[in-house]
Amino acid sequence: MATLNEIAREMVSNRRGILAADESIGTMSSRLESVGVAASDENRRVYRELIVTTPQLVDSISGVILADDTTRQKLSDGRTFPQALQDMGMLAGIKVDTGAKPLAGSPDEKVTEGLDGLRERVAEYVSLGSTFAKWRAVITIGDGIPTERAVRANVHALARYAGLCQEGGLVPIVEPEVLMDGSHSLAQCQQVTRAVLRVLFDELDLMKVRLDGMVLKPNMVVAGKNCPEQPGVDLVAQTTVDTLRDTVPAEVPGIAFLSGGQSPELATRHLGAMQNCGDLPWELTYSFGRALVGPALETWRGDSAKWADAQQALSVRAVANAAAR
Ligand code: 5MM
Repeated sequence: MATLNEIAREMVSNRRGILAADESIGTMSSRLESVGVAASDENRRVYRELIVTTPQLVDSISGVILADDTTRQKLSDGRTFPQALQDMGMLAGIKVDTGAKPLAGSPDEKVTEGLDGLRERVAEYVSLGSTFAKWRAVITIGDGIPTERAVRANVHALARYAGLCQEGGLVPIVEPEVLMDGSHSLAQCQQVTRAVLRVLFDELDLMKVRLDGMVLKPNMVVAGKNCPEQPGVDLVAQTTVDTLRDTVPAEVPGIAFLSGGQSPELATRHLGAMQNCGDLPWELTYSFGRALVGPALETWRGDSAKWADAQQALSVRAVANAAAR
């Protein structure tokens, strides 16, 4: 049986990335409705089948993060999604958080929940074929926020999640996302991202999380989407790498970025520019959701005649990101 370190290294190996297809039912429903597809269990299943059966996906994708519903659904040929992924040479992941909820005492901030019963859920997901897990914390930059209270609550939950996953045999993807929402500058995003990552790694150490058996999934360091001054690609790449060098221990096998609302092309360009920022102790790769599957969803729009075109749209993004690595 592969060790946590072997699985973590496989997740970030061979220029491949991790596809985030773990939208919660609410998020997936709005994405389907936005392209004119009714939100139903079956339409979510069909859409996810389109994504994972994209020809040659395995060449640029090492694993796919699934949500609980997809993990229990089957492809048209009767295989479960984790089984089909394994047959195609990809790892199956599972999102185990239960969502970001309002933080008591901080009306504009959230804390991610899902620790209750997690030990038992991890055991069940292992039995269903999952090999890695994901938990996303969201940090908002704004007037007087993030508060220390929100940062500490979120990193505490992330570290306890990571420890429980490792204990149960799943590699945790640890995702502290500093959101792009707002008009903050690149420098403010860097300051917050650096502070969050510092406290996160202190907490992971406290909870005895093995750094060589996890993957970090951070935001790139960018300006808020409403900031009038938008930095160029090379500045984003250098600032992101500088921030990670300051905070992420070399034992972590890989860093897989989220796209966070960047356009697919810009996220790929940032990823490519980071590979030219000197020798790095960890693999730098992608774990995009929207920046990988957005064009496929727009192309498909529920039309079975567009199935192959939609898969081609996903393929184009996946190949471009692998090439950028
Ligand atoms: C795919 O979306 C993931 C789950 O979102 P919800 O639980 O809010 O429905 C999300 O965590 C995603 O994995 C990350 O945000 C990365 O996706 P992007 O689109 O930011 O690359």
